[in-house]
Amino acid sequence: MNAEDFLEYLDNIGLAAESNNLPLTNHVEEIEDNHFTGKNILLTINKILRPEDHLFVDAGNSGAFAVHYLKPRAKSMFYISLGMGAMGNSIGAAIGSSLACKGRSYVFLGDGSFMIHGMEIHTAVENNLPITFFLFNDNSHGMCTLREKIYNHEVLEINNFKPATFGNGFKHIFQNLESFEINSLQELNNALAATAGNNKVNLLSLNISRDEVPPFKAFINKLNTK
Ligand SMILES: Cc1ncc(C[n+]2csc(CCOP(=O)(O)OP(=O)(O)O)c2C)c(N)n1
Ligand SMILES: [Mg+2]
Repeated sequence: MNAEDFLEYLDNIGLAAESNNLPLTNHVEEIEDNHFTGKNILLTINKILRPEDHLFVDAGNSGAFAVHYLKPRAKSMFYISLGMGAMGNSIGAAIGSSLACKGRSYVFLGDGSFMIHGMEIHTAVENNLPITFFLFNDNSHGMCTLREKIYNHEVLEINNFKPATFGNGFKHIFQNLESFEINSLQELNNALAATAGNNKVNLLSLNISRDEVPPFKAFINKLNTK
């Protein structure tokens, strides 16, 4: 689908940037503590979302956190691949959409997914696209490690990676991109303030624990029946 067809498609389903008068989502859950958790990260990000922004969610624990806790505004596009669910699909989807639409695109994806298609970020940089990548870096295929832990009661370590620092790395790769290493809610708030309205590609590496259980019903049910 080319950009014009895509815009027409968005218009037809009532999602074009300049159309529709749907009410905004008002309810934003309050953060109860200062812990750097998936939940608190999403609740923090909720505060900056605007109706003209678009949200792209990838596979894994980070995807589960995003689906559960994100509060998109009414006009936002909320994209998640529920077909194949191939890791990394959110990157190309956001880039394509951002070429056609107004507003900022936000991508929510894990480090494993970023490892697969991450260098597509080059296209975003070349086209000066206003995309923010929230890279949930638990140095792991977190969902797979947790699955082993919950169902097999042992972790073989095959899904855990050696540490990577994406924020520092991308600072040196592309000059026209803002990137950050983020280890606390305070650092996240600082980065969101620093990048607000900058019209650039932003990459925020959110360095989280791989032990936090995401809101996956199957995981939670299994843990509760132990
Ligand atoms: C191409 C592809 N291979 C394998 C999978 C199965 N899978 C789903 S989530 C996941 C791990 C994702 O790791 P990451 O992106 O780091 O997210 P995390 O669970 O750590 O938040 C895997 C291997 C998939 N969805 N797509
Ligand atoms: Mg991961």
